[in-house]
Order: sequence, then C-alpha cells, then structure tokens
Amino acid sequence: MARSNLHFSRLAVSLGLAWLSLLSWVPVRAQGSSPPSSPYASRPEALAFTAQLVEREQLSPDQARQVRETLAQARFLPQVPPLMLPAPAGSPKNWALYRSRFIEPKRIQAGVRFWQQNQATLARAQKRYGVPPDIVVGILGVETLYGQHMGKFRVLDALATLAFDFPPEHPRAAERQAYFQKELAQFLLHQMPAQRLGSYAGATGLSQFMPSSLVQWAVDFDGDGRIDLGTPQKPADAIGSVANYFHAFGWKPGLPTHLPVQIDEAGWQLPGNEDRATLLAPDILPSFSAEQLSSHGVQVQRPQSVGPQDLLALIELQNGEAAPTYVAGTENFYVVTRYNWSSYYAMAVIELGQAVAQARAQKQTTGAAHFKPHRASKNHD
Ligand SMILES: [Ca+2]
Repeated sequence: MARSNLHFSRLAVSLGLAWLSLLSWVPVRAQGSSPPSSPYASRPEALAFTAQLVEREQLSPDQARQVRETLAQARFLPQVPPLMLPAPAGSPKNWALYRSRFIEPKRIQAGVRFWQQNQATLARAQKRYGVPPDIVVGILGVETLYGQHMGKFRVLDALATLAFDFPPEHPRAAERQAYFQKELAQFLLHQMPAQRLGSYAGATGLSQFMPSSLVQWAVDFDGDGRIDLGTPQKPADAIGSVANYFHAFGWKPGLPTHLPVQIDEAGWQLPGNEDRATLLAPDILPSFSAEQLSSHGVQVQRPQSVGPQDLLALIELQNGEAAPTYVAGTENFYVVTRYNWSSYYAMAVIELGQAVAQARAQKQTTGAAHFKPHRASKNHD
C-alpha cells in the first residue's frame, strides 16, 4: 500500500490535471475490487498510459473510469515476456521442420471437415471479398486448428504484460512495446471483456485477431447482429473477417500466391556474383518482374494469370544445414504475410490450404465412386 501511495503521489505531480480523475479510482482499489496481484493499478507507466489515453481520445469521466477499472484487473504474466524473445543467434531456420508442424494428417483432415461443413460460407466469402476458400482454410488451420487452440491467456493480462513489461533485451523492444500499448488501448477503448481468452500475444478467436484488427476488419458475416470470432461451432464471422482482412490488404483474385523457380545455383556460387544478394535484398516485398529475375539467374515459368508487369519476390526458405527452398512470391504472397510478417508462416498457410483442397478433392472422387450406386438407386425412386 505504501508503495502504491508513493507511485500515486509521484504521478500526481507529473500529471497535474490527471490528479482529479485519478482520485476517482483510488477508492475502487481500496474496496479491493482489483486483485492485489495486479501491478497495473499503480505502476507509473500504466497510470501515464491511461492518462494519455484519456486525454488523446477525450474520454468522458465514465469512459475514463471504465478504462482504469479494466486495466486495474490486468495481471502480470511472468511466462509471457520470455516468449517474445527471438531464437538465439545462429540457430538456423528450418522450413522443412516448420512445415511439418502444420502440413500434417490431423490438421489436413480437420481442414477437410471444416471446408465441408462451411463450404457455403466460404463460397460466399470468396464471392464478396475475392479471397478463395483454401487461403481462409489455411489461415484458420495454422492459427487455431479450426478453433481447437484459441489460447488460454486472458488477453487483458497478455497485453498489459507486453505493454508495460516487454523484455528490454529484445532487439526492437521499444517498437514492440509501443505496438502492444496500441493494442491494449484498442482493447480498453472498445471495452472488450476482461475475461476474454487468447494467445500469449493477445490474439483472439478462430482467426487470432489482435484488438486493432478486430476493430478494423472483423465483420458480422452470419448477420446475427454481433461479431463473434470465438465460437468454433459458428465460424462464419471468422471466415468473413479473414477474407475481409485480405481483401483490405489488396488480395488480387485469380493471381497465384507463388511460382516455382529454377535457379542456376552453380552460377550463384561464383566469386563476385551479386545476383543472390540483389534478389534477396527486398525480402518478401515483390520487386522484380519475371524477366528481371531471369537476368539474375532465376527462371520462372509464368502462367497466364501472372502478367509480365506483375512483380515478384524471391523467397528463400532455409532448411537448416540442407539447401534452401526458393519460390517466387507474388503480390498475393505478400498479402498473406500481412497476417503475420513471415514468409515461413505465409508458405505454411498456403500449403496447408492446398493440402486440404487436394485431400478434399480426393475424398470427393473416391466418395462419389463409393456412393454412386446409392445415388443412382435414389434417383430411380
Ligand atoms: Ca455474427
């Protein structure tokens, strides 16, 4: 208590006008409505954050009180900050290993069932937003196994922990911490429920939307008057929201996500050859025409759906000690990375969607052959 009083008076000096509104929440703590384990009711950074939010958004006293009361319920999650740290330097990325976590029988079968059960909604999402079912099915499969793993952390706790206790040793700690403060602000401003569960990074629902994505891109796709991304039995809103997200980030209907490439790797090894460095410099940002790739030793078989002016990125997926995998990513590949800024992630989403589509087509073929006599006899009835 002495400690929080100290923080309180220090803050009162620094915040001046915020003094009055701060007074209004002090009795709330005194009555014990916030758990004693919450450091965010009294931490100077948290108080300054709230004061700024109130001022910037010109919140009414009622709204301000609500924001403070909610934040005062946030608990520090000690296990979360270490999860933010990047893999130690020198640990090689391994696409084959990463891929095997997602492109596996259990997830593919769950995807086939999901697609089967929701094919009308997926088709409607494609019609409205131009985004094909396999991409939506790939996202929901990679993110949460179609709602089976939506996260067990309270989003409020995760966001407050990362907003105020982000690990300072992270190479981009300031930027990441600012990001989580923005997400926490959206959570509080839109009065999202303190009990809402999600990932350790604060993402919720089948689609694992962060609060700002929820606010901006989530849609009521089943028309029941509310947006619900968190009920696996009712995935329509999640399906529509994912499609809307990609539509908003510039998904081009009909454009493939990536093309196979052929590389003259022997040429790349020659001393002084800068081709590889040149092509990998823009990373996932599509920057080269197929012709330009070719002039740097990378041959692309361009289908009709990819125009000569369409830009491509050379995507390198490392395989540990083994040779890397290369593909040419299109602008749609880049759009998939807007969901999660990783080419490994995007490729897993795309390949899971393809694997599910293939398994589904196979099942339909064998299923149709299997059921043909029954259908025939039914038709005769
Ligand atoms: Ca709805």
